Amino acid sequence: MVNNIENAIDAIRKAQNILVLTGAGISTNSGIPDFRGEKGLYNIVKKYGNLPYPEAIFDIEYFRINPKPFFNLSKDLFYSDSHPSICHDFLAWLEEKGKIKLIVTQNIDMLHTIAGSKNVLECHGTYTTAHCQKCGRKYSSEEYSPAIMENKIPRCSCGGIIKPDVVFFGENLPDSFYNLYYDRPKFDLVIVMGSSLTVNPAASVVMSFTDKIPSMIINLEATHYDNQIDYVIHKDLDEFAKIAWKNLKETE
Ligand code: CNA
Repeated sequence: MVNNIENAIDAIRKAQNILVLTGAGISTNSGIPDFRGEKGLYNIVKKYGNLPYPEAIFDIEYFRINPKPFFNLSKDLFYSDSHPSICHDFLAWLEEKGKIKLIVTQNIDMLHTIAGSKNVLECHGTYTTAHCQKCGRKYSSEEYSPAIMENKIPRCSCGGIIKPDVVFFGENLPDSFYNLYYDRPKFDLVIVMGSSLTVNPAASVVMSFTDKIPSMIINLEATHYDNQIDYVIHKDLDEFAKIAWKNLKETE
């Protein structure tokens, strides 16, 4: 295992087909709290409703009984005025340079796309679209989000609840995510950024790559997969991005 930042940057310099997995940690510098970090949502989630356990806020069974906490949280987090972090911008630049082939993000904040990344697989879904839970009608964010901003539950003309297309615990990930298995030979480096690697299958699928291709993680805290990863950097992502970006530009 290599902990040296220069060696990690060198691996990025040499790679041509990078797969990146991002988690909530890439967006904390954009003002969106993560789940399990020190100031994570799981410690403050009670303010959104009387939840039986923190994960219930993203649990489909609980949502069917009480959707209000989810919409309260959505208003605060995802319709706030957040901007991409330096690290989001850095990844968009690496893609523009032809190095990053795909970003798989567990995030639902749309910040990779806003930063300009094109090849983004939002494996936990998105707020961009939504569907009525009763009749299945599709809605755009512009159509359903005003209700959220007015502290209301968005409702379809049929009376059903409109649920944003984010993947809850208990729901399936998109097929395109599972197709990654077949894409594995395309990549020559897998980088994890800002994820505790505790949510499956996102973590386990991407980690299954580590015995085939070089791997790297940049995360504030240690994860239980660190001993399986070649380059392990425990550092703030924007700090890492600033150093790596400067270094890579100098040797372009
Ligand atoms: P997580 O379990 O909360 O882990 C985040 C990790 O990031 C922690 O290990 C932190 O140590 C680390 N971290 C936090 N800030 C930084 C930083 N500035 N630099 C480096 N590392 C940092 O989140 P995961 O993404 O692993 O869990 C997956 C869940 C979280 C997914 O289902 C997401 O949808 C969900 N989530 C998404 C968002 C978002 O869209 N921004 C926010 C909160 C939760």
